[in-house]
Amino acid sequence: PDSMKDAVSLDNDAEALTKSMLLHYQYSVGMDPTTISSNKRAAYEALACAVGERLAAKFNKTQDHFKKVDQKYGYYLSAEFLQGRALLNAVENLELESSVKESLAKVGYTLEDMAEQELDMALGNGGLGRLAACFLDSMATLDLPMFGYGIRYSYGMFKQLIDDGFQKEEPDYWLGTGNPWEIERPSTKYPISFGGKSVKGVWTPADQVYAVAHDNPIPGWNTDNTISLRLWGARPVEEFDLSSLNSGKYQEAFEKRMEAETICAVLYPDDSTTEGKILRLKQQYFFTSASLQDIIARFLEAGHTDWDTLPDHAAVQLNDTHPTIGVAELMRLLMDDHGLEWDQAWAITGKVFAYTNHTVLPEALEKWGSDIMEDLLPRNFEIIEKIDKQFVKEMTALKVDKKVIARMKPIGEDEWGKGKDVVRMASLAMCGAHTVNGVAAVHSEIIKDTVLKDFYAIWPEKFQNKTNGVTQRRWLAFCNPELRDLITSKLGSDEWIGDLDKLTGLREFAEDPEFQAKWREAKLVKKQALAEYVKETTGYTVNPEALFDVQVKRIHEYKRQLLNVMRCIHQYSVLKKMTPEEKEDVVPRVVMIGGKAAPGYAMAKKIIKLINATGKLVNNDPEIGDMLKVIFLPNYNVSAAEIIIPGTELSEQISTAGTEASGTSNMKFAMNGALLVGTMDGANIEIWEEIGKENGFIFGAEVEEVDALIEARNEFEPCEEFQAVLDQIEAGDFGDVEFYQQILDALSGEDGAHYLPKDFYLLGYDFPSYCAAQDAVDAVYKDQVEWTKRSILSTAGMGKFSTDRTIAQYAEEIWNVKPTKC
Ligand code: DL6
Repeated sequence: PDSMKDAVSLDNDAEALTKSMLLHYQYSVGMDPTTISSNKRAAYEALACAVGERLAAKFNKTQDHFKKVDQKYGYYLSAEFLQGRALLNAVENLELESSVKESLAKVGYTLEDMAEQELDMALGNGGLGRLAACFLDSMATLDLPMFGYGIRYSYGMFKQLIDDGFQKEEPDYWLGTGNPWEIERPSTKYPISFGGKSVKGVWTPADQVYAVAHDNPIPGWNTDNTISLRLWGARPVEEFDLSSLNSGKYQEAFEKRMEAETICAVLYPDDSTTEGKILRLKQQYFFTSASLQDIIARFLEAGHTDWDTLPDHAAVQLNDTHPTIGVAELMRLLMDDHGLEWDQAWAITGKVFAYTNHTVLPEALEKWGSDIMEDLLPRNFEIIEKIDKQFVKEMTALKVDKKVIARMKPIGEDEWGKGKDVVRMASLAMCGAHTVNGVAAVHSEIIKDTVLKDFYAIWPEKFQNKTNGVTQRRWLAFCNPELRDLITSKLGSDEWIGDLDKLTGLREFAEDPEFQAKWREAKLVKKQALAEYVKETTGYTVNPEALFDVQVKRIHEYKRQLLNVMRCIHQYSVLKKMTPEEKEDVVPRVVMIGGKAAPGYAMAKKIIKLINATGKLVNNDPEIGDMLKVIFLPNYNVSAAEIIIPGTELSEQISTAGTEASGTSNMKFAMNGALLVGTMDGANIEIWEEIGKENGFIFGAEVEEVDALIEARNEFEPCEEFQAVLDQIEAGDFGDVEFYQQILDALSGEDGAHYLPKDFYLLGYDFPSYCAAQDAVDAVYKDQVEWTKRSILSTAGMGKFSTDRTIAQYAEEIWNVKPTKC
């Protein structure tokens, strides 16, 4: 190793880095060195290798250290990790920025040129997956011995194209150009079985694949600790069937390979068909089983022999219901592979797992048809049946009402199915986990009253709250260097990047005119960048002096992008009626909405079309000019967010109270100085506790009122303005009325016209207070001194919303995992 050290210098100076980059350009990427200045993609790959080997060195050191100290590990099992790009994050965490810039300048590139070459690692749908990515960043930064475990999907979140205002989906083959950041470990592989039969606990599977480890190093800030996001790829156990090949049956010969590859092909396959459901359950079992086998292998490799100590060496967090099959799988591994008896295995399992709930939407609590489970995982199903029986016995002994037991038990009748039995994954998690947590204070209370109410009644001690956070590294320091430098210069150090509570130091400067001027300058730079991005992606020109108002997140009825666009339509009518004098007084505003609709979610797709149609009408009306622009930002993803969020002044967090578990874009926006217009929902409530309610714009029904308002829906008359917007849609101002009928039915049709009760998300009720809140926004925006003060106070109050705080709480209060620095 010492002579190797001499051979390859992993120093951070520009000279060493340039050397690494040029060597990789020739020998890893395989290019003629004279072409580097004219081949951006190849140069990026060489740079990634040069940065990657520095990461690998720290990663090796960390893993070696973890093995030596043999402390308890924490494992985060998640079907989704929405990582985004790796380059800038690695460069910044390794403190390589100036060397990289210098090296690149020598070959005629900027760091941005290189960053743009990288495709987003979009292995997640939205909040839940991005949270997992932020968590990894904090786990590494806090020196926690941890692993993230997930699936190496070949195709990530689909690419969204907007064609004539409609969403079109395109596959995202992110691995098509290779992934220079991962380390494939062909020898770290585990067999994963499917199908066949289980007779008296002996499983004879029909199929088997291998799960092969791919490590994606995750660096920490201000530490050498570098952990792994270990993603499992599927390989066939036998490469191909030679006899079929020899007899010319090529398809048959490669069938097994294709079957294996299909498991990891796509993030969230459409599960509206039985085949889709089976594939998704296959994915969940595949990565969960591989991860648990890996955890056990690590335990044994460290020389441990007393199985009862497994919970002292491994804490496993189940990110939502997706990996909860793990409860049955750990039982299976302990009993069938390692010879433990049921009682001992059950006692161990119950101390290993904890479960996070991320949603109150009952349809998101997964249920698998018992038939599907039994066919695909017969041995696991047998175990679940026994857990079910054991649960019923325990509850009966506690004298729980029979009907209550029936709706709680892991196997039961599907309330939406026709008497079909299902396996309820949240129930399995509740039985097998020692702790369950919600993701914001209000959400953690709501689950006790709703989706997990029955469990709260019997196991109140299992319930905790862990309010979400975001990493301030990616979401402030790295994506907004202008604001970072300003904050650092004012606070006198960049310690806040590792200790976000330090931002409170900005409070005393909130009204300082000089600081305010610099704050506005920094914001303007980012607004200009966002304006350019809007031009590039939509063709619309927007005025960077206008108020930039943004709502970016998945499109969903409960998130109420529809409320936002309906107010835009209303505002358009107001502007059209104004006198020239009145127009003088208008605060010009650019409303930007971005997000993807699930391919099968028709209503969400119609909302996207309505936003685009509104934009078309408003943005091309010469009478309106800069007073209002309505923009749909296509293909919202992590990289886009890194441009959009720093340039935003007003963040829309307008879900119906009680529906958004937490939200995390609310945190990213506020960290970057955006003011928040929103409801008392999710983490908004806690954000206002920290920054002061007076600094935001709160509107709408509160959680306690919602049920009664929905109940009284048929007596409710919406205001004239709301009705006028519906009339405009019905009049065809935005195109084909028939196309929008579902929206009209949802808001004003009789019960039964839509799959939810009439105006279930209370748009009509909240509309007047939402419009009033927006008027208040305009009034404050006119007073830039007041606005800037609130903006500074927003950033200053965001200390609590660092994932460093969230993860420290998980580590201490759920996992009992302690930091150890390599
Ligand atoms: O906890 C992360 C994130 C929350 O911030 C959002 O409020 C919540 O909607 C989201 N939940 C999901 C649920 N998916 N499933 N199942 O993404 O989690």
